[in-house]
Amino acid sequence: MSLKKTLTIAGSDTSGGSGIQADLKTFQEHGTYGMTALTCIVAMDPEAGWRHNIFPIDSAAVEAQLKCAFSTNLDAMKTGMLGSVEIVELGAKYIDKYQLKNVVVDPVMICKGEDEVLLPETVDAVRELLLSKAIITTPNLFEAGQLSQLGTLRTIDDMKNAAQKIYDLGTKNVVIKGGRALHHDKAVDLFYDGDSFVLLETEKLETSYNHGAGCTFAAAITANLANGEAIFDAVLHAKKFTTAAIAHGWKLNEFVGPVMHGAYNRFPDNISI
Ligand code: PXL
Repeated sequence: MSLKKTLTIAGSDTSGGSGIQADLKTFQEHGTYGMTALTCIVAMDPEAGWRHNIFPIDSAAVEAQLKCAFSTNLDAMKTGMLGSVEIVELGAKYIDKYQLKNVVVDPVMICKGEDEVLLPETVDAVRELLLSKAIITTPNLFEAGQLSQLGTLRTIDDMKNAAQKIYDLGTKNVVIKGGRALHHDKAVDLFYDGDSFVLLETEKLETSYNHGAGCTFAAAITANLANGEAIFDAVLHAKKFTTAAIAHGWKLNEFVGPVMHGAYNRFPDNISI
């Protein structure tokens, strides 16, 4: 058996639901070997309503991690919270140098419960330097509105317009996560490969314990690609994995409820899409 090697370039979520913690747990659940290049540390302050405090990692330290991880002949990687334009540039440089094809770009711009775009200049850098290197990008509704520069998206037609604009930036595929913000009675994700639009629908789960769902979805796609799945199969399988994780989301404390990353393998509910 050959173990497939996966890398995440992302921030640390101390509370364990999203960020590199979600990625590593998800990589492990898919039987891949997970590696990390840490870009920043997010610590939530329980005395300030769980405010997210971000501690950046020096870009020389980020480059040293990339040099190490990329030397191992990676099968797939993802990006999450990147923290600075310099880090986006470093990520792009290493992807180019090693000609890595299985690159999943999760364009993390906000944390759940926070409404300010984190570091707006990195959004431009991701749009201009990273999307063209991605096999797929996985924005939520808000992020898709920012990347496409269409602003607030409300309907499935809005999602289609945004998907086309994001595709035109050079990514080979796009999946926009409709989530709860979408005016629709189902949980709808929209997949686009430049040819046709596919709607992936599941029942809306009435839970607020879904912290980390976005990172988990992108990490599951990454692991599925590393394991040799074709792009659409990787997305569909990741949606099932993430739906199970949300269905078994749980309360960590009074502030946050993370998804259960290991739910799909432990409670194989019959998830239909
Ligand atoms: O869910 C977005 C996210 C991504 N990465 C890190 C985070 C968060 C939100 O808390 O902390 C490191």
